[in-house]
Amino acid sequence: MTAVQGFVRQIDLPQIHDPRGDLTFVEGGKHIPFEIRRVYYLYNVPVDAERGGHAHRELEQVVFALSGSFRIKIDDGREKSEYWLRDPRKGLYINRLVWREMDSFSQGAVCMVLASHRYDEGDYYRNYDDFLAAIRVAAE
Ligand code: T46
Repeated sequence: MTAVQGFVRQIDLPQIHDPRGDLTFVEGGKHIPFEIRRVYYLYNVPVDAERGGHAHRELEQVVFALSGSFRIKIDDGREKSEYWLRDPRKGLYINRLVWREMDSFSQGAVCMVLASHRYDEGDYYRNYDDFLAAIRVAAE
């Protein structure tokens, strides 16, 4: 994954390398560009599963592959891009109003997400046309 601009960007975390094993940490107010109000993780994901398929009105998130790998397809309503997460030190920041789809999970992959808000189903655009309409309004 390379550094990107705009609606998504790479977040690099520190690594303490040690013969006993590596250690990476996240400090609120330092590494993540929002106050962390929720942490959740995806695991036991079948290799042929597709997750995501939505955008958020307000939510910002940083997504990490703590173990294994997976693909995130990003659509800001104008351009599409895709990123492979496979390094637990490198997260993908995803801003609000960004459509995301996740697939190609490796066996045993663990996806951890740091989120700016607590869970609220009302924050989701789960319909792509509704998302595009919101993008148009935001651009006015
Ligand atoms: C995102 C990707 C990366 C909760 O009750 N609390 C939570 O914090 C979350 C995230 C989900 N849920 C419930 C809502 C659904 O009934 O868990 C169920 C599955 O949620 P969803 O279909 O949204 O899961 P994903 O993996 O498609 O999407 C999730 C996040 O919802 C989303 O914000 O960006 O992971």
